[in-house]
Parts: sequence; C-alpha cells; structure tokens
Amino acid sequence: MLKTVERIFTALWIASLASSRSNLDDFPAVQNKLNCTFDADLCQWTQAKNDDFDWTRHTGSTPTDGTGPTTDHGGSGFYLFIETSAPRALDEQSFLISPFIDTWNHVTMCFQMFYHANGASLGDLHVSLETSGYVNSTVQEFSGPLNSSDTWEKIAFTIRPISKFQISIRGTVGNGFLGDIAIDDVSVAPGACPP
Ligand SMILES: [Ca+2]
Ligand SMILES: [Ca+2]
Repeated sequence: MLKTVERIFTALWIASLASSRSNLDDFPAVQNKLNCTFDADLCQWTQAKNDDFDWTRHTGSTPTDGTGPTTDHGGSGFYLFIETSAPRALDEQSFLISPFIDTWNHVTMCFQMFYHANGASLGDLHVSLETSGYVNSTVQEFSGPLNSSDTWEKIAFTIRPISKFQISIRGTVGNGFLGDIAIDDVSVAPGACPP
C-alpha cells in the first residue's frame, strides 16, 4: 500500500514538473521581465500596495534641494525615487516588486542596478531576492549602509536560482526630508557577476 501511494505521489510530482517546465523563462524572457531604464514606464515592475507609499518616476532634480540626483543614471531619462518630504515619516517604506522568474535549472545570472543616495537624512535601501512556493525565505540581499554622495553607485549580485523567485527593492524614509533615494537601470546579464 505504501509503495502504491509513493508511486502515485511520484507520478504526480513528475507530472507537475512536466507542466511547470513548459512555462519556464529562458534567458531573454528573464531579461524582458527584469531589465528596465524607467525612461518610459516601470516595465514589468510593480508598486507594492500593502506598504506606506509608492516610488515616484521622475526626470531632472527632485523637488527638494540638498537631496536626490540631478539627472537619471543615463543623463537625460527617468529614474525612480522615494520622495521623503512631508507627509512621509521616519521608517515608512516603499517596495518595488519584479515579476516572478522561473528558470528551474539553476541559471546563474548577474543582477545589477544603480542607486543614488544623497542627503543629510538618508534612510535605507534594501534589495532582496524572494522565493516562493518551494522555499519561503529571502535568499540573497543587499542592504545599506548608505553613504551620502551625489553620484550613481552600482549594486551587483549573483543569482543562482533554486526555485521561482522575484526581486524586491525597498526604500525606507530616514529621519528628515533630505533622504531622497533614487534607483535606475535595473538589468540582468548571463553568468556570475565579475569579481
Ligand atoms: Ca533611466
Ligand atoms: Ca507602494
């Protein structure tokens, strides 16, 4: 009886693998889902709804002097930023969420993006890889500390997916209105990130 049950479960498992494999993302599909300059829109990224506020898509300087970039990373397009002026308050958070990616076969890739953190009251920027369905945990993450600098800086980390995942970018409001944190040019390239 136990053997029969095992066989049934094995058959179901193989069937579920076969059906999920037909929906897997090849690498161009992964790039299509993740790469974004934010110059036209958010591409396939979405604003989380169960957080405190949304990322703002913007070009040129942010409305507050002494914080934020003066241009996007490319120089003339749009970027996203957290506007930390009133009514924002300390520790409020905004999440930008990627679509789910499912490559199944452990395709190694390098995720990179640029951030700009300039101001006297910066909060935090946190980029994490969230898995769902097979393993429920944050498996890789980047977090501050953010040093104030009027420059675009690169974040890069290698992703070796073991299951379906999505990327979450969280901006947190610091203790004041000089905390505009911007992001731009999110992309993935095949293979591990260069050392
Ligand atoms: Ca841009
Ligand atoms: Ca939001």
